[in-house]
Amino acid sequence: METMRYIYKKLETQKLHMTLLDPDEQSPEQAASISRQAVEAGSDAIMLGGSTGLTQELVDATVKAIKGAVDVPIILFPTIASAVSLHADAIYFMSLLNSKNPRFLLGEQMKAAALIKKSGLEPISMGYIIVEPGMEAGMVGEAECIARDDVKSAIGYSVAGELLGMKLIYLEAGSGAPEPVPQNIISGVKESIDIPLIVGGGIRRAEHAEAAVQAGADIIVTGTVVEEEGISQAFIEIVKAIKSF
Ligand code: 1GP
Repeated sequence: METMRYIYKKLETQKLHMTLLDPDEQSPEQAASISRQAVEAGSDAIMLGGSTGLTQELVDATVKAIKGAVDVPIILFPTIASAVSLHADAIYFMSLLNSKNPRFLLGEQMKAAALIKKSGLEPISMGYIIVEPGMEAGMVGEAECIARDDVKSAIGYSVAGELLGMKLIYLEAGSGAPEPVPQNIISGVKESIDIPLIVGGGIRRAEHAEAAVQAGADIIVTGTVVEEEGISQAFIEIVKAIKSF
């Protein structure tokens, strides 16, 4: 099944969790083992991304190893155009809507677009919006981070993304953020758009995930909690909290 159809279908009955792995942080075999445990805990997809220095070979090897271990979609979450693995199921074809640098709005995308179109890799058009503190993603992406009380700008960018035809909106506080995206930003955006809303960054405990879903998140992404602890009790409880809605 196409990844976007899989996402829409699951969203009819439940909220989703996606596990973010950085191919640079473990061997492909370890990534496969973590993915297997994550899916056993209820995670709905594996996202691959993170570091800026990823090689094609490493991303390819990691995708192949994970593919051999799990049945859920593997989605590339690229920071640069050079690490696109054609063995994945889909790629977030994303634009960092609040970047000051056109490179992150359309510059990197134009370099990879023709190849992706030909490849058969499913592109999932996504509007990526970084909220304070933004962490490394905010700095590298030269984002004009949304202030934590600026619901209006978050809505403006999200609705703009929807009207430009994007299939998903992703509110990002930044990997390892001390606090996740505030609830009023999530609820303001959710009330204003008719496409699924992804929320990530700083979600380390079940109550964070619960607060985000309560506010309107459809899909929760966690990376750091796995990177630091593997598939721990905290991870299991995060997924459980999401699935209780
Ligand atoms: C980063 O939103 C993701 O792009 C995940 O963030 O690493 O804080 O879970 P964490």
